[in-house]
Amino acid sequence: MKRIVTVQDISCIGKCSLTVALPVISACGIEAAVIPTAMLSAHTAFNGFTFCDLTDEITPVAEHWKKERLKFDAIYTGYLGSFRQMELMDKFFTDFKTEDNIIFIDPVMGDHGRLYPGFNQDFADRMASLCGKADVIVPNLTEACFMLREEYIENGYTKDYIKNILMRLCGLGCKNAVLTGVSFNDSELGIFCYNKDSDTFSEYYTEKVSASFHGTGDVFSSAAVGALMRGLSLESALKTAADFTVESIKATLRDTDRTWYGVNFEQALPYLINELKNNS
Ligand code: PXL
Repeated sequence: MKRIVTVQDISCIGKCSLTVALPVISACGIEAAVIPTAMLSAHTAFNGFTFCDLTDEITPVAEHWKKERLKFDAIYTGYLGSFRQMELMDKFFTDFKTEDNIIFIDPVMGDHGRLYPGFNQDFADRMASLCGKADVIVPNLTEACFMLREEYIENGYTKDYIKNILMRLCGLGCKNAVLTGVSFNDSELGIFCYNKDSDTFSEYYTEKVSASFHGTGDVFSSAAVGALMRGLSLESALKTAADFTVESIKATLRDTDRTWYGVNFEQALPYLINELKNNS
């Protein structure tokens, strides 16, 4: 069985980061090892959340794993909360990258043209250099624009604007850049990818659901890296993850008791498992 290590916070309530990554990766039939970077009572869209920094645990955990000669088929980082955590991830990549495994970075920092609380331009600059080490990065347009210091356009951008951003992202050093949440009309939303080695683009769109929920990026990324580890090509893994995210949003909209803070991805897990059974 393949093994992913995922490094991100655990928000005890909120259905994001590790509370999404663990169940989604497990449902993919892949072992999930974790390094929790912080523990929050709830994600940062809640008022008054508590925060316990776990940065000091990262090095001892990594050192122990080195002694145990542990290997990972994928290293997947999500929400990182400080410069020091990014430095430590840089070191972790050096220690655990092999010829056969992949580094998958979701540079979680913001959405809709704005950074989440606690992040600034310097943070985005440092994240950009971390992304240079990755095999796959999956920023949304906001995160990409901050990392490239590029003008953010909310609506009405052209394909050339997106292609230029993707090529510049690969210019940071990563092999594949994937932009999420790309839309050229009112009815579709999707992903646009660029592979540096083959110099090729690909696009995939799903129906645009008129609602925006927290944690959908984590649902997408966890499913994408899980599907990749199940042996799907990057293109198929991204399609599967995008479809699973839409199923999660639809399940949320059907639920009259839904919470405001996350999506009902749990109810879409059977869909994901079935897709992987049929496609891998
Ligand atoms: O879903 C991304 C995410 C992860 N972790 C924390 C967050 C957020 C988004 O706001 O606050 C703590």
